[in-house]
Amino acid sequence: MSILLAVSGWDPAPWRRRLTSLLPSHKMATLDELFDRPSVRYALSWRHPPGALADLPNLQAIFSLGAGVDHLFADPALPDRPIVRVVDPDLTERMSEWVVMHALAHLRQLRRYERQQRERIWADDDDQPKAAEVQVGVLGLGVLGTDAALKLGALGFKVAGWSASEKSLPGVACFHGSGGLKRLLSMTDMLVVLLPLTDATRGLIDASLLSQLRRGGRLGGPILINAGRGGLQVEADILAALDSGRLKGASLDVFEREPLPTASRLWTHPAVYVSPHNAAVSTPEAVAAFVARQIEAHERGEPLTNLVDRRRGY
Ligand code: NDP
Ligand code: OXD
Repeated sequence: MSILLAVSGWDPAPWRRRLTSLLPSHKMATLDELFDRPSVRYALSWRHPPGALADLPNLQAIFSLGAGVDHLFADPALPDRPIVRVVDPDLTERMSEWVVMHALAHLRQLRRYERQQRERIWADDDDQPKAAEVQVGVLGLGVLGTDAALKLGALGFKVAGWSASEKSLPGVACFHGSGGLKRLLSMTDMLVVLLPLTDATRGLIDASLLSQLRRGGRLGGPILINAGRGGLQVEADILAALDSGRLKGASLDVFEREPLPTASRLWTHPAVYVSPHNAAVSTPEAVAAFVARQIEAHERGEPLTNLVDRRRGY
C-alpha cells in the first residue's frame, strides 16, 4: 500500500480506477478500508475528515485533489509534509468557461431574455452595451484568474486584476496590495473573484467592498461573479446590496455553507445565478494524471511542483 485516497463527498471509485491504471505498482486504499498506516507514502485528499492523515509515519507528500487547499488547513492535525495542489489546463479551461459564460450572461441580459421567452414577449432593450464598454476587475491573478482575465480581454472586455504581489500581464491593468484594491474597485463594473480562502481573504466581499464598486457604468450597476470560495463572501451583505440595487446581479458558484441551504434567499433571488460549486470540477481523467506524473517524478528524485506555501495558506 502506498497511496491513501482520503476523499469525502466524492465517489473514490473512478479515482481509484484511474490511479491504478496510471500507477499499477502502487497499492491503494480508501479511508473506509483497513490499511497499514506505515505503508502510506502519499495522501490524496479532498475534504478528508480532520485527523485522517495523522499518524502516517512514512507520509512523503499530501496532494489536494482540487486547486484550493483551504479544506486541508481546516484539519488541525494536518501533518507537516509538502502539499501539492492541482494546476492543470483541464481545470483552468473549465473555470474560464464558467467565468466567460457568466460575464456574457450579465452583459447580454440572459435572465431577461429567458423570462421574455417564457412569457412570449418580443421586446428588445433600447441600449445594449458591448464588452468594450465594461470594466472587469479580477480578484486573484493566479493560475485561474490570469487565464480568465486574458480570455475576458480577448472577448473585448476592459480587464484589470488584483493580486498580493506585483504582476504584469498583457492587456490587463494590474494592481496589488490594499491601495491597489481600492483603485481597482472604484473602476470596476463586473467583479470576478478567483482568490483562495485564507486568513487574509476571509469575508473580503462584504458591504464595504461592494460599496466601493463603480456606480454609473454601462451595466446599470455592478455585478459580482465569485467562483473562489464561499468563505470569501458575506452572503447577508450581498443580498442587502442586491435588494437595495447597489449590486445589479451576481453569479455564485461557492457559498458560506455548502450545499447552499434550501432556505437561502440566494436560490430564488431574480438577479442571482447559483451553481453547485462546479465551475471547474476536478476530473479523475485529468487530475489523477497530474498526480501520477508528480509521484513518478518524485520517485525519480525530482522535486515536487505546485507546492503550497503554508505560511500564506495557498
Ligand atoms: P493561485 O494560488 O494560482 O492564485 C491565487 C491568486 O490570489 C494569486 O494571484 C494571489 O496573489 C492572489 N491572492 C492570494 N491572497 C491574496 C491577498 N490576500 N490579496 C491579494 N491577492 C491575493 O490559485 P488558483 O488561481 O489556482 O485558484 C484560485 C482559487 O480558486 C482556489 O484557491 C480555489 O479556492 C478556487 N477554485 C474554485 C473552483 C470551483 O470550482 N469553484 C475550482 C478550482 C479552484 P499572488 O499571485 O501575488 O500570490
Ligand atoms: C477546487 C475546487 O479547489 O473544486 O479545485 O473548488
